[in-house]
Amino acid sequence: MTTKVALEQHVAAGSPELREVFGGVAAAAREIAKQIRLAGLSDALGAYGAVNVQGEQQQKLDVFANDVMIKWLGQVASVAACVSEEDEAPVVFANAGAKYIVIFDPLDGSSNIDVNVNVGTIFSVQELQGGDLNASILQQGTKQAAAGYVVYGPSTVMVMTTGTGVAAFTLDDSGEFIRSNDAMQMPEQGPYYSTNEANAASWPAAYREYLAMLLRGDLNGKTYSSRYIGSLVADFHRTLLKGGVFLYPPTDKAPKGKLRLLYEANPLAMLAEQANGAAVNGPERILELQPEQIHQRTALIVGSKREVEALQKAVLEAR
Ligand code: FDP
Repeated sequence: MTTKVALEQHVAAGSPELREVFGGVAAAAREIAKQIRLAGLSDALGAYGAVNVQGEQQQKLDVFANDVMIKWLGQVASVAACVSEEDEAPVVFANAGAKYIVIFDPLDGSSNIDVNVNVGTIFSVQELQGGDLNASILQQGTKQAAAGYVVYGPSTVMVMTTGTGVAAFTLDDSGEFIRSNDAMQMPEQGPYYSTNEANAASWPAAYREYLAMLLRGDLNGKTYSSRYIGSLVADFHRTLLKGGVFLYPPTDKAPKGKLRLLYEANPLAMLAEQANGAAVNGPERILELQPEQIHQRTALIVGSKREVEALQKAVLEAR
């Protein structure tokens, strides 16, 4: 029989402070998972009635998940501040000597909340640099101390990295995250592309040509099938396990891309690279982008190396 390894034990091999951070995220995820599981019975579904800093309608569960993340992380001595998709400015805690900032999207996939389809929490952990909060938040993704997400689906699963590979933990009935995969590897190439094809007419031409190439089977003789859930966490999770490519290119409506660099693209790019995959914004590696604003948007192409490298080459050649 294999020995059970809990999330906190797994992280303890790294640093005690990071273990505390993961303990805080796990406590929040447990509470969010429970609320989502019983949402239909507790008046937790539907719109909250306010608009967030992104100009998006907040759902009740967005607000709940945000409050829960801040509540738990504020109790972690090593967390100096949180940055959330739902809040315009960082939330700073009075934790003297704290080393980390946790940057997160508390509940990703808003359009799927009310229809019982997978949603998730995405997080990135940055180290505080000499007490300068703003500069510490706006660090390149290469500097992340850790990253991960929780997908609330048929199982609740946390996928995480502290920079030495990617592991997954499944929430058991007693409320513990138990390791269910200790070395996740993205296949070199996969069977799926994942994108909102309804936007294709407003993508730059290189993206349309790339998609046509996948459909024709011009990339290593393989033709692709399509999968799109519309929750980034869920689409990424499938791409990590099965391989292939997720694309959210620039569109006329979102010329800089729709997804957020700090709390969506950076953590997923770190996970992808740690699992032998890749992530770009088209021409450049996501993890090397220099953030300028907390809520900055980016195009995101993430997945297996072959597909992502082929897209990057197509975009660079089109310039
Ligand atoms: P949503 O707008 O539902 O919150 O982060 C935003 C996000 O979802 C991602 O989860 C998802 O990948 C993407 O946007 C879906 O956008 P489209 O509806 O434009 O396809």
